[in-house]
Amino acid sequence: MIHSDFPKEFWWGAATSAYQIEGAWDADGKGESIWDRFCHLPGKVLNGDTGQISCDHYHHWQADIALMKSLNLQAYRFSIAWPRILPAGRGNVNSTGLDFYSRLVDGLLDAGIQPFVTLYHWDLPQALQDEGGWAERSTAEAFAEYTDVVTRHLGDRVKYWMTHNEPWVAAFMGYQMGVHAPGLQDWNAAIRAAHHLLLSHGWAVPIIHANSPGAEAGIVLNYSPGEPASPSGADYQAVRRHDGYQHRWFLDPLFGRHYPADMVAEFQSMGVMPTDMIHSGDMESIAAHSDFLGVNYYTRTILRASIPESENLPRTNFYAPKDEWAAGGWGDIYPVGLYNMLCRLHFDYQVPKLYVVENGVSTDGGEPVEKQIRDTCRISYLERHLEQAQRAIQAGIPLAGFFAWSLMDNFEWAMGYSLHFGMVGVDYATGKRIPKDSAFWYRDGIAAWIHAHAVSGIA
Ligand code: IFM
Repeated sequence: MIHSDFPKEFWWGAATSAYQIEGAWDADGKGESIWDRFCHLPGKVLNGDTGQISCDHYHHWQADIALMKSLNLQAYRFSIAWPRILPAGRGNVNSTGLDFYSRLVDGLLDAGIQPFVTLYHWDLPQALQDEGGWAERSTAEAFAEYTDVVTRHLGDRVKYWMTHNEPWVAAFMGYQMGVHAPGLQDWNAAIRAAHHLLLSHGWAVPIIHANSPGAEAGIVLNYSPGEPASPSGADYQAVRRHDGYQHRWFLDPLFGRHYPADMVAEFQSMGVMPTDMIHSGDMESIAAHSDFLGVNYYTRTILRASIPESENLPRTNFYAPKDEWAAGGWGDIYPVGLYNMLCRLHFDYQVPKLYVVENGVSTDGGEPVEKQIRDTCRISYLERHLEQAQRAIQAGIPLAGFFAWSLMDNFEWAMGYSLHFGMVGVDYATGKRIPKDSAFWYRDGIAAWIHAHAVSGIA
């Protein structure tokens, strides 16, 4: 199996996030988050779904750890719900919330599973949003306080920390497109939000290093490499813009290159570039030395600028056939894009270490939750992406782990429960977990890797 071709020093895991699986939205002193609020805005989430109960992981965490152990997982990536820890975003600490994650971490370690913890996966305390949310610098300050509280409490046991998950999504889908919480459509606020997310990452890294000696800290970005639909200059230009907007706007400042000049010029020409957001020292803070970069990869993006009919240019890029598409508009399946992206990150930005912390495929919610869930498409998807990850390692890329998205079906944001990304199915009526064929395939692959490398521990 493909897993055995990976090196001995490698983390095999699966990932989730708090709002998507925990439920218990107001239990034990938890404060309201922007997603608790957003889900109740009419028309924002498909079928009016919410994460109020979801997989109810908050109450099933012990069984979920046993499930992970049975699947041979060596690592588990999860996120902490900020409003469980600081219900008002800052100030009063809710010790019951901290205890929940403390027990979870201990349970994972007892099971021989390494926790990889994300501090922010989009569930901002609503109290901070009421003050403007990420568009305000004070939210970055509150994030530093939250990071300090969490890492003081868990830093003795957690050795892998991720500050933010996909800040592009949090900033632009939340503040510019309005399709994620908080649901704004304001370019200026989105650019400010992106800056404050990056700044808070930069401030958090030294706090993590101080409170969690020897731990690794990094940020997770989403990548969807662009390709021109045709050889026209306009399509190449569209690719460049997509890359600037989605990737370079984050990568360049993180690696000490400031914001990309072409995008600054574009935002200025649109009249949306904030003039007062960058304070002295901000860019140095953002470029704080991180130990790794987290990679979330699902698909590529083919860019087609509007080209006059008269140009009649040949098309060079075609979408894959229908059965090569992920459900829910998630794009065509394009494994080599992962290889290309990993190489680019290492060679263009000299990233010292990389983890793929999300990779997976959506199927539509039509599949029945029954004894055997035959998700062959997911096995094929993961296998083909692992082949590319392995190629990257052979090319010298320092890739040190792979996390499938997701451990289990869960609340897929604006798409509610209509999409299934899990290797484990969930019967939402009963809470029952049903491992799919992909979960058994992943389990057996890890077992083969353990065997090949004589890794001690699980299995
Ligand atoms: O479910 C999300 C996750 O929260 C962030 N990355 C993409 C996944 C699939 O949409």
